[in-house]
Amino acid sequence: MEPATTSGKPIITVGQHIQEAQRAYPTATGDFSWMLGGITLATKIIESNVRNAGIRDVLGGTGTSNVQGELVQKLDQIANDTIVRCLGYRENVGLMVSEEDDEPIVAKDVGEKGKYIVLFDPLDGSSNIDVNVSIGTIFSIMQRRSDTPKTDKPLAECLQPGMNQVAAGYVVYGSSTVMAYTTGNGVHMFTLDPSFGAFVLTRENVKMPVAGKMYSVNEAYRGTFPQGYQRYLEWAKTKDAGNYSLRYIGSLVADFHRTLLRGGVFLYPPTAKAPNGKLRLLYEANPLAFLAEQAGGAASDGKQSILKKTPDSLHQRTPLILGSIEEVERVLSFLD
Ligand code: AHM
Ligand code: MG
Repeated sequence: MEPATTSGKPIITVGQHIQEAQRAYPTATGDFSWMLGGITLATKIIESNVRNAGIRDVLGGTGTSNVQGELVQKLDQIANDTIVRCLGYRENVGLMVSEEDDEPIVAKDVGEKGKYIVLFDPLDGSSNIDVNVSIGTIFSIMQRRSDTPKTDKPLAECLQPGMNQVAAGYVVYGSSTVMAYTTGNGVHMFTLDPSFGAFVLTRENVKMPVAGKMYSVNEAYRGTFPQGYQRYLEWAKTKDAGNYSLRYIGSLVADFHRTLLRGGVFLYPPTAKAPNGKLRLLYEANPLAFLAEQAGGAASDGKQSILKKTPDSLHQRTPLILGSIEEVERVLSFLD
């Protein structure tokens, strides 16, 4: 494809795209695009750190663990601080929830302002940071609720089902840097042009293939998966199934990006080590489930749709089956 900037087609940045979409809503105030502007700024700063990781002293661990007992990498910390600094002062961001922080960060008190909650995994795929494999940032946006008892705030305000998301997206720092977002009106993709620092529209209204012969799972844990998942994985290797391939990067955001474009299914089932699955509902499964459904795909925890789950804790984990609608349904048909 010719570069967007030389093809003669209109050049549309992510900021322009969001503003354009908002024009369809006469009551829109524009504060939403202001907030998304904070996210794009943060991800450009993170991408600059990722691209220069070997040169700047940002590789390796910080020597500390996060609330989930995982070792924090220096780049995890930089990404987290960057997002908080870029969003914290935007008056419409009330609460921020990060994989790296125990509790929600209260940026603004309840009131007219600060009506949005931004939930994020600042740098997904930490184990790939030091070895030059694709990693990413995932975000989800909800509105603060007015119906929670005062004493429970702000935690209760964050524990909303994924179907309440008003926007979600990710940035994958891969062979190029790509942002995908949805506000419930399709999925749109932008590529960062590093020469002038803008995300330029490269794919509008992305549709996930309805099927795809690729499954993505850490098969090393297969012996500890529930029987149904094991039966599916056995079936996928049979003649009947016909030539499935296995692709597993170990960065959810990158595995999802491929699945969105090529089709297939991503699985992270319950395991002996992680009986409720490993991935987090609020800032990993929910935003990707929203994007998947907006692109015609599906997301389930094996029993119900991811977007219908009401969380009971901030860092709740969930099993995840995510991808092309027919492939997700096929996996579910093997489960008890
Ligand atoms: P992270 O957010 O700390 O990087 O952990 C989540 C990652 C996902 O990106 C990926 O799908 C999964 O963990 C890989 O886990 P495993 O190494 O168990 O296969
Ligand atoms: Mg993650």
